[in-house]
Amino acid sequence: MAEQLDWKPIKEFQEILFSECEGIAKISINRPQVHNAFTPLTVQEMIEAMDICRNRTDLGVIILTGEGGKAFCSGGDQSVRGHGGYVGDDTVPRLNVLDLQKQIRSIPKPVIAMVAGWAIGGGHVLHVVCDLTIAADNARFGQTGPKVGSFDGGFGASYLARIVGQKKAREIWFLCDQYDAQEALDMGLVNKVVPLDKLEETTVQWCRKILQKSPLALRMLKSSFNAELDGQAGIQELAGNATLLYYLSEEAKEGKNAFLEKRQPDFSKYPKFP
Ligand code: S0N
Repeated sequence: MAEQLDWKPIKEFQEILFSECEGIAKISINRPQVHNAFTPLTVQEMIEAMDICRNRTDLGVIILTGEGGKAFCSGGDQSVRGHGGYVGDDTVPRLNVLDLQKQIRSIPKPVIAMVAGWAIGGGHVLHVVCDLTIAADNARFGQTGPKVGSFDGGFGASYLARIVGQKKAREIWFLCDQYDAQEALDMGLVNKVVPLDKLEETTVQWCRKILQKSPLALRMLKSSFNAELDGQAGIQELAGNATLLYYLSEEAKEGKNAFLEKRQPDFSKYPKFP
């Protein structure tokens, strides 16, 4: 029998559900009537939820998913696509999903895409930028950009190519075909495929394994994987983590203490490692 998990709401939103259980946060797009297509508000709410996940020291891993079992996300909601972006109540056109992509990439905690059904267009890019993807056997993946008059030349192209290779990434974008879960597994686009009724259970098992690991080691690894690909921003992230670790050392504290005590710092006792 499937394990019953006690998800507790963290905050009420209009277009997403945001809950937690055992140090795991779950952000779920709640627009199943449009296969979880996102509006500027959906994205704004996901950004706020991610920010809460970043700042809550008791949350160690984040699941990104969609409600309903038929779709993870079908990309930007075409009914609110205007001139220059997607338009919300304030009538301003936005491409704010790009901010969310950067946030998923830089949050120093693993983010797992839990994909049932469609992961299409901008929804496909969202799973691509997650650290790991666990797919249900009903999952279907693909890009639609050139068919519907859009494209994502950022992570959606270059990082996808890093994952599946240049030829395959170009095929995915140029043909706009759809790929089933097994094909996605075969091309390294997802980490695991499970029956739909085991999707959440398996994802939570992976989260539990991750939560048993050293959070600082995970943080360093995530920023190390990113650094190679993300240029100056990637180096900044990795270097920021080096600073965090240095701040934890007695050597760094000696510098601060000496300043506050109005004396010269004495770094002589700290080893000059080979
Ligand atoms: C997913 C598909 C293949 C599923 O087909 P199926 O099972 O036949 O279902 P449908 O009957 O088509 O869908 C059910 C209902 O859901 C609505 N719907 C589905 N997807 C969307 C959508 N994306 N927007 C609005 N509505 C959607 C259907 O209309 C239907 O409603 P009813 O029942 O009322 O008719 C199929 O649905 C499909 O192909 N969907 C469209 C996929 C797509 O093209 N998505 C957009 C792709 N482009 C992007 O995501 C752009 C990303 C982007 O905007 C971007 C890019 C770069 C930089 C920034 C950005 C940015 O957004 O910020």
